[in-house]
Amino acid sequence: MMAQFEEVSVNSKLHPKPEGLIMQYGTAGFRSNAKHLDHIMFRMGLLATLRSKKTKFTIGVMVTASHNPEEDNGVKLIDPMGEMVAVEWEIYATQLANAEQDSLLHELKSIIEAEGIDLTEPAYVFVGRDTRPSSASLSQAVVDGVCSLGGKILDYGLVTTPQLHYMVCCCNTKSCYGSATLEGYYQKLSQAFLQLTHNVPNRTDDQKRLVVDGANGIGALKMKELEPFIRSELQVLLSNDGSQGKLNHLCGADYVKVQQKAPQGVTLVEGERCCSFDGDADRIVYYYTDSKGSFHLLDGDKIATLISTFLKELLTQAELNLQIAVVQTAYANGSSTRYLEDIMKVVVCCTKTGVKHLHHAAQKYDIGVYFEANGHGTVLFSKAAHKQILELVKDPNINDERKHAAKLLENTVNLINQTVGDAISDMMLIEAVLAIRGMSVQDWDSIYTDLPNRQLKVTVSDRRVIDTTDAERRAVTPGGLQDAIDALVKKYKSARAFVRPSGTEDVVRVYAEADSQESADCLAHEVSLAVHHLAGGVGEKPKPL
Ligand code: G16
Repeated sequence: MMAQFEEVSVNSKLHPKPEGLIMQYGTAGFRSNAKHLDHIMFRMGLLATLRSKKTKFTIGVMVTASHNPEEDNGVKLIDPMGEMVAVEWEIYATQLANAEQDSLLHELKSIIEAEGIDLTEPAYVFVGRDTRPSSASLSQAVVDGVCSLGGKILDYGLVTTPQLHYMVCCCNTKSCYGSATLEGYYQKLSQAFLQLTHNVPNRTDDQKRLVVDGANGIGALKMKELEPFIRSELQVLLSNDGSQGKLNHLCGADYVKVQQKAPQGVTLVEGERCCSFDGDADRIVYYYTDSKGSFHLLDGDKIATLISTFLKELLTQAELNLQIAVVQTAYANGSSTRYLEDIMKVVVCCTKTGVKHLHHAAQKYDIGVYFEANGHGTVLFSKAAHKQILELVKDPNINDERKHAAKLLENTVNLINQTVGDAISDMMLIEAVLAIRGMSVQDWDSIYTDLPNRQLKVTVSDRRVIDTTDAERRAVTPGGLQDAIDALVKKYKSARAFVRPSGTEDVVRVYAEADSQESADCLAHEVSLAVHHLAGGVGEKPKPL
């Protein structure tokens, strides 16, 4: 034991913490400019090892800053079933990250004591990384941390974030969820996809074609690996494949969602389906252009609606009495919520931003469909729901229609990466649903019409001055800000607006929607001015759009 602490002490000096640097485990782990992160990575290696010793399961550590610019990096910890690390351990992560060099051992020992960790237990940690130039050395720092505490490493190298979540879950379920290899991942998902699509009659080559923007990141690399498995049913035209452009620069899911325009490198052809991944391929959005050249975005809300409608129909056909709920955040377009509640009659609930919050809410239902508007989401099937579906598939006494629906449900379960939002798995599911239901991207888009909306960012000196409540829909501090927002919202029809501090970038996010784009833009701008004025804005006042 003493020898391990000695090793941590010696090795931590090779990954020194810049004095005074304070960081917080945010919406999805630590994020910042890569040059500030070496000590964080080493320490997250230590923490993952402790988490593994405590849970007696393999833990994952993913080195990525997802949608952030290429110069940034970050780290996300993955719990045994492939979910985000437990919130109580986020607090330890922050404590460990911020301990000055000479108090690191003290901080480590206090976590060991608080959690009653037996250091003689073995520990296993899976590590993965995205394609950022800084990721290789930062993931080596994670490895150093794990090894310092005597943990064993399996380094998957370049993988998408959801692939690493999948591997962790496969390993800890003793391969019940699948085999913990990339080959196993592609096999499982592609077989389910082919089962779902290969009997769909009369699909033309046009219908099988999909333009994929890989954001110049890991998603593009992994699409190339997947493509041979699904070629017969999906023709992927890959752009922003990383051969030239910069990661996330003028491309990727976040750019397309926020800018509401096509990424660089993708030329829109009328009616052609296109989609964009983000930098670590855990988000996806779709889009197309119509005959008038107008751009149409199909975001996480539209994806949730498509998938939940499909599942609800299958449940009716299969005569299975399972409850579906859709989990959203404050960013969900008001039209989507109204459609889901009033027309689809499904339960809708709203949580704070961050997949961990949506994931936990979705676990409460037989089938929980969760998507953030930014395209991050998946579907969770409870154990009981899964069992009912499998039993129905095997039931010899049911008619063909029920059997067919049960089979489709079984393959849908297999196609979905239930551990976390996964752009590759979501893409195949969306493609399968569109094919089975004979829908074009326009048909999908016309399920409901989005309220025009706008997202902006405001830089303030300390974004923590903004505190929110009611699933981030209302600001509690600074005083007067919510009253100002309420007064502004009243000026516009069908309007709504909120502000919240980002957990991944040093900005305050502003969201507004209204009955016209002009009104949504004006409202977003006016709310930005209120934030700038009341929450310590830095630099010039936000300009009108
Ligand atoms: C992460 C989280 C998402 C969240 C997004 C933006 O995404 O996983 O749940 O919506 O950050 O968060 P914020 O508004 O707090 O900056 P990603 O894809 O960047 O990992």
